[in-house]
Amino acid sequence: MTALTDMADLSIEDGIALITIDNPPVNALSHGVRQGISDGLAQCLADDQVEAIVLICAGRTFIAGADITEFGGPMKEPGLHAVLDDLENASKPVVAAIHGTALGGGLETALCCHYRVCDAGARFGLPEVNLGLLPGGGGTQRLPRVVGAEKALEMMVSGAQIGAAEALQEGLVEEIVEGELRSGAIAFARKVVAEGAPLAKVRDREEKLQSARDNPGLFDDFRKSIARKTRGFLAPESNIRCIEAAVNLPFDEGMAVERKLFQELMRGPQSRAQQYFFFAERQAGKIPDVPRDTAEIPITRVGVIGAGTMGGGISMNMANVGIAVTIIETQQEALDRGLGIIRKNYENTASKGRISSQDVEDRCGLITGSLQMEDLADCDLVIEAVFENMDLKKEIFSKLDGIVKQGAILASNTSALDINEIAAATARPESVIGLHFFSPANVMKLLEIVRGDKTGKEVIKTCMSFAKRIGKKAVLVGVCPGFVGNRILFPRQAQAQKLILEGALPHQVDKVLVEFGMPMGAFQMSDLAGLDIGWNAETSKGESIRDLLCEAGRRGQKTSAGYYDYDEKRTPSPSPVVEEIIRGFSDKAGLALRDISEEEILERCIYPMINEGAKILEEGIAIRASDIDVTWVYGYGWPVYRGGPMHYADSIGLDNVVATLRKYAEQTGDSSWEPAALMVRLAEEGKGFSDL
Ligand code: T1G
Repeated sequence: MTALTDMADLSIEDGIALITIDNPPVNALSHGVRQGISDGLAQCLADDQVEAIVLICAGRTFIAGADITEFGGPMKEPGLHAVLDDLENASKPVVAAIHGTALGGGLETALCCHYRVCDAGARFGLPEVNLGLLPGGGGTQRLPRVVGAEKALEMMVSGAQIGAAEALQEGLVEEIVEGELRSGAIAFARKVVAEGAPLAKVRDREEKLQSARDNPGLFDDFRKSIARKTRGFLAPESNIRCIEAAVNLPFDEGMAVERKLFQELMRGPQSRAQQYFFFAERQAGKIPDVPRDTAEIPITRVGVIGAGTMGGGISMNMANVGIAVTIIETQQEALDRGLGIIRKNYENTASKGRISSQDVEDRCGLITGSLQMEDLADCDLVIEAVFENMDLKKEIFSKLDGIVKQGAILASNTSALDINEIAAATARPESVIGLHFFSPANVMKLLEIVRGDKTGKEVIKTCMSFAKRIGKKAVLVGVCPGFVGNRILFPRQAQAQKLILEGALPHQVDKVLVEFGMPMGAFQMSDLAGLDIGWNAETSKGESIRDLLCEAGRRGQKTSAGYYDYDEKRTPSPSPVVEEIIRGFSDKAGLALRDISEEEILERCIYPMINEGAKILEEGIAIRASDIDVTWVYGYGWPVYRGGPMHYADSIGLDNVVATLRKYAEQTGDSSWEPAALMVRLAEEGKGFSDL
C-alpha cells in the first residue's frame, strides 16, 4: 500500500490496482482526493503489472460530492474535469466500487469509470439542485445517457436518491455485489479483463436518449408538472436545460451548456443561500455546552396527553418510526374522535399509495388510547399537547410528576408559555423541556426544542437526537414568549395589520410576501390558523379588524370567510366586505389612507423580523443566527433560496437594514423600529450575523 496523498492510497493485488479514497466524514472530492485519483491513475496506467483499476472508498460512504467547503475559493489543480477526463480516457478498465451514498461529484466520478458495482445498501443521486446548483462534473450529460432523460429529469430536479436495486434496473450499475464489496469489485475487474470487454465510455452512449428525442413535449410537460413545487428557484430550470442539451446536442456542446449554466448558478445569490443553509442545518444539531458524548435516555415508550389536532399528529410521528404511543384524553368521545382522525389520515396517505394498508394497521396498532394518566407510568417520554392554559398545564405536570417513572422526560408542546413555570410545577425541573411541534405535526419538519433554566443536558441531548429519529429538524431555543419562530412572526403580523389600516389591502400585502417566496401571506396564514384563536365573543369590543371580522362571523378558512372569501376549493379571493370593514375602521380611527409601494410593504414586513432576530441573539434565546434561519425555513416556509431572515439581512447588508429601520422609526415615531444594538454594532464594524 502506497500513500498517494493524505486522502488516497494505492495497493495492487495480483494485477488489480485499488485506489482507495479516505477523506472522512463523507469522502468529499477535496483537493487531496482529486490529486490522489489523478496520481493513482497515472501510476496504474504506467505500471504493466496493472490490468485493471478499482476506485473504492474507506469509511461510511463512497464520494458524497464535491467538497462544498471549497466552493467560493479558487479550485486547486487538478480540477474535477481534468480528473474525470483522465478516468474516462484511461486505457485500462476502471471499476467504481460503491457503498453508502454516491452523490453529486461522487456519482459523476463513477459515471466516468467504465463500470460501476455496488453493495446492496448503496444509494445514488445528483442533489446539486438542493444547493441551488446543477451537476457540474458532466453528470447532466452522462446520467441521461445511462438512465434516459425522463429518469434524469426526475433525479436531478428532485435531488432524490435511488437505491441499489433501482440503480441496477436503470443500468446505473452493472452488478450488486454479494458479500464484501472490495473482493466483489476485484472479482468483477478480473472478469472484465478476462473477457477483454471494450472500455465503454458513457459519453458515447446514445440509445437511452432516443425516447426523449421521439417525445419533444417531454420537457415542457415536465416543466408544468414541477412549476408549483419549484416556484422561485432558478436551479431546476437550469438542470432541465442541461438535459435538453444532452438530448439535442453532441456531448461536448452539451458539456459547454452545463459549464455555462453551472457558473451562472454558482455566482448567484440563490446558491450562496442554499450552500449557507446546507451547513446551517448541520450546525443546528450542535449544542456548545452539551458534549457529543453526553449520555442519552433510551426512548421506547411515549405518552401523549391530548388527542386533538396536535396530539394526534405528534403521535403519528412516533408510530411512523415504530415507537409505541399511549394517548391520554379526559373523555371517551374525544379519545375516539382523535384516534379516528389518526386512522383517517393514515388511510388517506395509503390511498395515495405512499404507505401500504398493512402500514396503516401496523401504525394504528402502535397507538393506544386511554383515559387513565396512570397508564403513562412506564413511559420514557411524555408530551403534553393540551390547549394553551398555564393552570391546566401546571396541573397536568404536577400529576405526571407523581405518576411517571424517574428519569423519564416530561415535555410540553406549548407554542408560547413559560417552560420554567411549567417545570416548577414538578420536583424534577431537570427532566422538563419544551417540544414545540408545528401544525400539522406529522408533516411539518421543524421541532423547536425549548430548554428551561434547569433542563438537564441528557434531556437536551436525547431530544435533539430523538428529533432526528422521528424525521424532524431540531433547533434548540431558550424560554421567551413565542420562543424563536413565533416571536419573529409577531412583528411581521403586527406590521401587516398596520399596513392595511394605512391604505394597503390584505391581498396586496400577501402578494408581496408570496412573490418574495413565502408559501402564503400574513393574512392567508391568519385565515388558515383561524382568526378566533384567543378571541372571546363575550368580551370582543370591535377594537381591531380581527375583532370586527370575528364579530361578523368571519373566523377564517374554516368559515369560508376571514380576510378573504373562500370557495369550496378553499381558493382565497379579496372581499369587498372586508375592504369596507377595514376602511371603516381606519376612518373611525382618523387614519389617513395612502398608496403604499410594494417595496415599503416588503421592508415593513421583513425588517422587523430581522430586528427581532437580532434581539433574540442578544438575549441568547438562539445559539446562533443560522438557527433562526433553520427555524423559519422549516417552520414557516421561508424560501431556502434566500437562506433565512438573518442570511437575507447579511445579503442586503446590515448597514442598509439599520438605515431602513431608522427611516421608519423616524417616519412613524414608533420606537419598536429602533434597530437592535447588536445589529448596529455589526453594521458599524462592516460585519454580518454570519460573523458572530
Ligand atoms: N462537502 C463538504 N462537507 C460535507 C459534504 C460535502 N459535499 N457532505 C457532507 N459534509 C459534511 C457535513 O457538513 C457534516 O460535517 C459531515 O460531512 C456529515 O454530514 C461538481 C458541484 C452525504 C447524505 O450535496 O447530503 O458535487 O457537521 O451530517 O446525515 O457536480 O451529508 O460533521 O462538521 O449530513 O449522514 C453534492 C451533501 C455536492 C451531498 C450524509 N453532494 N451531503 O448525511 O451526515 S455539490 C451533496 C449530504 C457537487 C459537482 C457538484 C449528506 C450525506 P460536520 P451529515 P449524514
